[in-house]
Parts: sequence; C-alpha cells; structure tokens
Amino acid sequence: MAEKYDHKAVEKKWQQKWAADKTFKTPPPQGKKLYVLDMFPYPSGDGLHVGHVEGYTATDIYSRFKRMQGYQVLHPMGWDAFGLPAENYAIKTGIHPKETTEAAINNFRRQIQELGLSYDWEREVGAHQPDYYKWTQWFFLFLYKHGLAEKRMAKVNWCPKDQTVLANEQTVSESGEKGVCVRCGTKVVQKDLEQWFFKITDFADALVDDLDQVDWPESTKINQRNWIGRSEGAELKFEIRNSKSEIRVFTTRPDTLFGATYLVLAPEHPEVANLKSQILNWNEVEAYIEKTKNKTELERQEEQKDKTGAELKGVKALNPATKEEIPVWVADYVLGGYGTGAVMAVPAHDERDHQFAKKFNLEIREIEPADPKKIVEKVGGKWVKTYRLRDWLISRQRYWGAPIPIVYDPQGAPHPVPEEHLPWLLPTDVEFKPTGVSPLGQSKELLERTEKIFGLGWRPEVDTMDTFVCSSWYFFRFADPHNEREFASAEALRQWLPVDLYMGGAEHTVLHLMYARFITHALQKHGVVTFGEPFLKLRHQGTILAEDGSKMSKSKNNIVSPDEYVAQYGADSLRMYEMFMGPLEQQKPWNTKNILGVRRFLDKVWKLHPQGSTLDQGSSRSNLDTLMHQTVEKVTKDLESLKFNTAISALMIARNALEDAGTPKDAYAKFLQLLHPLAPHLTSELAEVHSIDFSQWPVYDPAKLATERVVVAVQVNGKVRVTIELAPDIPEDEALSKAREAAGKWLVGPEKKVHYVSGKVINFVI
Ligand code: ANZ
Repeated sequence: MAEKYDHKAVEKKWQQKWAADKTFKTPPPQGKKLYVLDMFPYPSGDGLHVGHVEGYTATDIYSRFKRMQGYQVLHPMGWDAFGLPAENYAIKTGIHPKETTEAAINNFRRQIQELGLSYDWEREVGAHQPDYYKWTQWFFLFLYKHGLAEKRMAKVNWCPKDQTVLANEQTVSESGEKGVCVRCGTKVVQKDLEQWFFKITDFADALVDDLDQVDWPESTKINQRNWIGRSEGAELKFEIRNSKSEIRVFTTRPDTLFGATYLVLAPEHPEVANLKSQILNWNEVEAYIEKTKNKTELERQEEQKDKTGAELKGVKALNPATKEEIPVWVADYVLGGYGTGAVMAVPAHDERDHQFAKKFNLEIREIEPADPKKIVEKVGGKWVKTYRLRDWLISRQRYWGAPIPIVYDPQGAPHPVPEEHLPWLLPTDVEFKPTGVSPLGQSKELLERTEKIFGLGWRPEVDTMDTFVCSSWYFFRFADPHNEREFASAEALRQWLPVDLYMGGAEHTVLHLMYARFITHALQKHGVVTFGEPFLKLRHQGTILAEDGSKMSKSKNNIVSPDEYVAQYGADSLRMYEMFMGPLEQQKPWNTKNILGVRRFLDKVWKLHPQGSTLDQGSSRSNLDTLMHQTVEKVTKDLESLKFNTAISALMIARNALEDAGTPKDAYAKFLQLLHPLAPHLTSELAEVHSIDFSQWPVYDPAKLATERVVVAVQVNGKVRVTIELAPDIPEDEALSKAREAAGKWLVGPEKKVHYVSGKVINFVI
C-alpha cells in the first residue's frame, strides 16, 4: 500500500473496474426490491453543480447501503434533454440543439462517473432520443384516446420575445416581479390560441386525497394542495332585472349574503356581452375590458394592487336574500376561470371587496352572519367544490421538444397519428429564429411526410409538447428502457414500481410532481398500473448557498463547480464533505476549508495499519468491541433515515478508537464496510474482500451495546471526595489515572500510598 493516499489513481482504478465489471447492473428483482431515483437533470451547458452532487450522493449512499443489506436496487440516471436553453443557444449560434445537448450530456455523464455514483448505465435514457419520445407521444395518444387530451381555444400568457406560451408560474421573474417572462424579463401579453390541454382537473380530488398515502415532506404536500386549491362553498343565483339572465356566484361565505351590496363579474365573463343592449355606458365598459386583457392572472390577484373596474350602468341584480336591487360591475380582481367567474361582493367582510367599495363609493353594510346551511337552501343555492387547478396546457410553439402526434385533415379536423408511425420524428430542416409561428411549420419534410402518409391537403400539428410531459413518465421507462413494444412491460412495472425513494430539490418541483402523479392516476384509472401514486417516499436536498450565505447564481459568478474539488481532494472527499455539511434537507453554505478536514479524515483512514485479529484481548479490545456495536447501530439507523452527517461523526469517533486499540483486523474490516457507501473508492482499495460492494452489511448485537459501568469512590486520606464510573474490567493503572484526574484538586502534595479495591474504592494517602 502506498504511504500517501493518491486519490486520483485509486478513484480511476475503481471507476474503470466498476464500469468493466458492470458492478451496478440492476439485478432481477427477487422479493427485496428497491427503486431509488433522482430527478433526472436538464443537461445544461454549465455542467453539474454542487447541488446535483448533494442529492445524487445521498441516493448513491442509500443504494450502496441497501445493496449491502441484500436488496436488489434499481438506481438509474437519464436526461431531461428537451427544453428552451438549448434552443435559445441555437438561435444565437446556429448550432443544432441536438449537438449542444449531447455535448452537455457527455459532460454530465463524465462528471457523474467521476463521483463514483453507482448508476446502472445500461438503463440510461434521454428524453430527446426518438426511442424515448416515441413513448412520450404514445402517452399523448393514450390520453387522447381516453378523452383526457383535447384542443381548445384558450387565453394564454405569451412572451413576445421568446415567441412562446408560458405557464402561469413562468410569468414571475426571479426577483418576484409579476407579468414578465421568467427567462428574459419581457412583459408578457395575453393571446387567444388554439392549444392542446391534458385534463388534469378530472383528477383534482384524487390528487388532493391521495397525498395522505405518501411519505413526503409536509411543505411539499401543502404546495400540492395549494396548487390544486380545492375550496368548498356554495353557488348562488342572482337574477338580473328586466332580463332573462341570471348570474351564478361562487362563495365560501353564503352566511354573508345579507351583506352583499353589489355583484362583480370578471371582464371575460360571457354574460357581459349578452347584457350589452342594457348597458348604458358600453363604450366605457368595453374600453375597461380591453385594458385588462394584457394582465396575467398573477398580476390580477395581487392583494395590494389598486382596484380597478367599471359599473354596468343600467344593469341591476336582485339580492335573493334581501330582495334589494344592487349594482353590477366588471373588475379584473375577479378571475374568469375560477368558481363561476362572478362574485357577490360583501365589502364589510371581504378585504378585496372592501377596498373596491371604498374606492368606488359603494355601500358597506355590516350584518350578523346568517346560518350558512339554511340560507343556501332558502335561496335555492347548492353546495359545490371548486378548484384553482387548471387543465394542463401542453402546446409549445418551439422546436426542441417532442412533436405532438396529431395531423389535420383538409377540413382542419384533428386525427391522431397511428401508433405504427411513432416515433413521429422531429424534423431537422428548420430555422431556429423565432417568428411567432412554430419552427416545425417551416419544415418541408414534415409536411411532405404528412401528405405522403395521410393524403394531399393534410397538415401536421406544428407545436411540440411542454417538456414537463417528457418528465411526467420517465420513471416508468427505467423499469424497462429497451422495450420496443411498450413504454414498459406490465411485469417490469409490477416488479419495480412505484419508486421507493425519490430525491430532488424542493424548488420548481410542484408542477413536475403534480404532472407525474396525474399521469400515474390516469394509467391507474385505465388499468395499466395498479397504483396512483408514483413516489412513495420523497425527500429534498437542501439548497447549497455560496460561502457568504447568498444564493449561488450565474449572474453573481459564485457557482461552485464540483470538478476542481474532485481533482484537488478527490471524489470521496467531496461526497463526504457535502454529506457532512449539515442535515441533508437543510439549506447550508459552502465552505472550502471544511472539505480539507474531511480529506484529512480519509488520509487518517488510509494510514490505519490493521493488525492480526487476536491482537489484544484486554480491556481496550472489549471497549472497542462495544464501540463497534454502537457504531454499527448508529450508522445503520442514520443511513436508513438519510442522516449522513451524524453517521460520519460516528465513523470519525470509531476511527480514533480503532487506532487507539491497535487496529485489530476484524474491527477494521467492519469499519471499512460502514464507511464504504460514503467513500466507496477509498474503502474498495483498502478492503481485502473480493468485492466490498456486495459484502454483507455488518450487524450489531443489541446485548453488546451498553457499556457496563461500576461506581467507584475516590478518597483522599480516607475521605470520599468524588465518585467516578469505570468499566468493571478496567486495568489498575487506567483506573488510577482516571481517579487522579477526577480528584486532582484535593491531591495537593506528593502521593505517599494508594489503596486500590477494584470496582469499589480508591484511596490516595498524601
Ligand atoms: C362572498 C364573500 C364574503 C367571500 C366574505 C369571501 C369572504 P377561496 O377560499 O379562495 O375559494 N371569489 C369567488 N370566485 C372568485 C373569482 N372568480 N375571482 C376572485 N374571487 C372570487 O375564495 C372564495 C371566495 O373568493 C368567494 O367567497 C368569493 O368571495 C371570492 F366575507 O363570497 B366570497
């Protein structure tokens, strides 16, 4: 063994061996299966950052630990490879996104392999590969067939610069500014477009209720519930005077009906146009509606926002409880797509209504709340549930995504591309410059292909799918990644799914989790899988901050790249450092000095010299045995609950004790096994067993955990000064030195004599 730990040589040797031996190829599942998954990354040109390393190391440790416990582990990696950054880069440089994406993937894969992460590379998938997106398209057709995908006109957020539709949450800048494109900061506009939707709202109740079945962080469950926004209330009808119209409102406070002094309709409410002939100030109303068109929903919902609106003069509604005539307004704080798109305004009890009433001088009437059940019945209303969740708009006017497998006949009616034509290939003869028309619309090849297969006058759909569609089902593919006939066989799904442990950052995952759950519920409903929840246990690694505690960001140029640390200190040091920074799920700042401390620990492990196992049968040996049982227990429990920082502390204590006890061989071998999941290269090199990777995880004997202690009185000149606890079989010299330490302040002057009664009393005569 070399005197110095040469991490470069050691890591390279083991990485090559693992690759050549296919050490981490997934075994057939036989009873004890475990599916451990990381959120597959978008392969950005910047490469891996230390946040990726944190999550991937955690799942790697867990997978290695579980393999040693005899589990068959599926631990795969792949690439969420479609998406805007590569396309935007193509617009700038003219380099095809496939080229930049694949270069980025190669770099990611190299970085991941240099960390010694134990993925089964035979199961690698890339969402941009035709043999993958063939199945993304299959999922579209599956939903279409079951009435869960449909095309309809929709008001959408549109970024005039990126020339694409944006989801609601993509209209807020990083600094929280609303109504701007999250990527380029351009003011977002509203546009009416025919778009494809997935009907996620069909599953709204199940997506709330089934959260009770999964082991996820509570905050993440709350985010899911808030996004769905289930609200229980009543729908009440208000007649419009001198008209057949009636306005339905949704309210969670029917008990305040007596205080409803006006109605407010959303500017896009269809009744507004129907009432046109009655409205005396139509021009004003129309101008107001026009003005609100370019606001995003998030802007409209801002609490502090100055309230605006226009009265529908000449229109009066009847409060069904008081039978009074009340005015009717349009205002953009009422949203068209929530509830019924209309509210009964109760300014004495609702803050937004209050602000509005103050501004426009409307009546504010204090009332005693009525009995809600009774009042709903009395005015002929009904109890209903409503949701904030909207159907999932999946059309994107972009190039670098999976083409939507739809063609239009000469009359313009949509038809699904039959499965035998999948993958419906992404054409390559396109320009990347955004023109407001989907890039696929320029492809001659796609048009010719469509006409050749379906007939003259047929047109291809030219939008691609939101990349969230690619990531909504990828965890199924890993179970059976080379299947050419199905996205995964029923058997593989039954064997491996659902995912047992899912790891990924807490940021930006609300939608991914929602969509993956939706797809799984849809498969369950139609009998493809037997479960609705894809991820049984979910954990988030905490954000790693820059050294000064600020957020790492490109603009601040403070992003830490793993490469230089792997080169300087080694992968095992970086892995263990990141696990030692603090509790996995906590946010924590980077600290370059501390990685050196971890490296020193590994150097000291390297320098341990194991001796024959029969070395020392005395007390230090038995103390070490106890400590080893305690360490096995601690590390086993900590790894199971992903408490890596405390497992590392226990291993550091154990290393010192090993050295103190002369490093007996059997205890040393156990120690290496415990350290192995955390520092796999170093321990593989030091272990003498054929392969430590599948060596059996050490077990502890609960009977040997407690160290037995006896209480010994320490006397000075016959007087008890202090008591100490000692192991019953402690050697005399050790016992005396402990006693001297404890009674130090009474031992003034030279010792004349010592009486030692083992396990009972020690008397110093001075
Ligand atoms: C009268 C009232 C009195 C209300 C009161 C609240 C308090 P959640 O809990 O979020 O579901 N509302 C209904 N539809 C709306 C829409 N399309 N846009 C904006 N606001 C809308 O909120 C339900 C409440 O939000 C409803 O109950 C309604 O105002 C308003 F003291 O009705 B309430």
